[in-house]
Amino acid sequence: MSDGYMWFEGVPFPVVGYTLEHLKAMHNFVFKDEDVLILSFPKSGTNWLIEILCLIHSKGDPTWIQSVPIWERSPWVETMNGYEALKGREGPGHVSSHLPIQLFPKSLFQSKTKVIYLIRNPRDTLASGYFFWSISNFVKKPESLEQYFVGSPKEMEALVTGGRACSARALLTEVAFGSWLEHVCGWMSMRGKENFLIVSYEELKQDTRNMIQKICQFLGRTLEPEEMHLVLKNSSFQVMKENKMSNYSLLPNWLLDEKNGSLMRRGTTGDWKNHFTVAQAEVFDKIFQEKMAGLPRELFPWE
Ligand code: PPS
Repeated sequence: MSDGYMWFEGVPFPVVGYTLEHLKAMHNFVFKDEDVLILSFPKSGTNWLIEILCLIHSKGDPTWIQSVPIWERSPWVETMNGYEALKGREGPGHVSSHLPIQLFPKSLFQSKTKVIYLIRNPRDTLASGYFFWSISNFVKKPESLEQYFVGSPKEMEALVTGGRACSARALLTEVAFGSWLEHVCGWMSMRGKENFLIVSYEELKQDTRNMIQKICQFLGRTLEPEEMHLVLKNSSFQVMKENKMSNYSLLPNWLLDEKNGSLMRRGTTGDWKNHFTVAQAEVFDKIFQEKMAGLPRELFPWE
């Protein structure tokens, strides 16, 4: 725990809200076929997707999203509170998780639980993570974007000069929930299964209505035009930013320093371009191409 993370099976976790005991017990959690699971690497837009799913469930009626904290509407299976809430839940419902596939409760793989895997340009998850972890007190605070990205100037230099193979540490291995590359490669092994839908933040942003329709189809739900209008309106960045049940402002200040930022930061695609140096962008491309060579390019709908 001394390095600012709690390590479990080689994966770093935040130090508040997680215990080794719960993570071990969680492995035996039993998914119901009617559950809907929202999976993502941190900072992929997970809370946006949770809000959309809650609104699809209520057919656009905002009463639920305005009265119950988002983490109670769709508990995180890996957190202490989330796991306890899910264990006591009688009927099916929404479940959220940032876990990599190798740590996931095995019951999922024998169930018909509908799984939505949300993916986002890792450059944007990196930038978003850097700003979010800088204002939070539950993981190691990054010293700089470069330190967060590759660890040290020495590492950066080695990567730029290409003097040695791309480090496995680079590209977010020692950040909360481990490596984006491993997370995505792991969960993408489920693609093609009929209970597994991949949604990208970029497509969700570009054509929200169309993607909500696709999600409804996957879930076997329909929305009348007026209900769709309400889902779109109530899950918009601006409305979510102002909803204290969804914007994380209910967290105490000692956990999240809201004076210096927010979960609802920019809500755009391509913000990484405002923060990466040319060298960082090149290093990123090199690692990405090398590590993701085995997956089709169309899975990653960003520039
Ligand atoms: S977490 O803490 O890992 O669960 O964060 P997560 O929710 O996955 O990601 C946070 C980013 O999602 C953006 N966000 C949204 N974008 C567009 N529309 C809506 N409604 C929305 N809600 C959240 C949020 O702003 C974070 O991205 P950045 O790039 O930091 O703005």
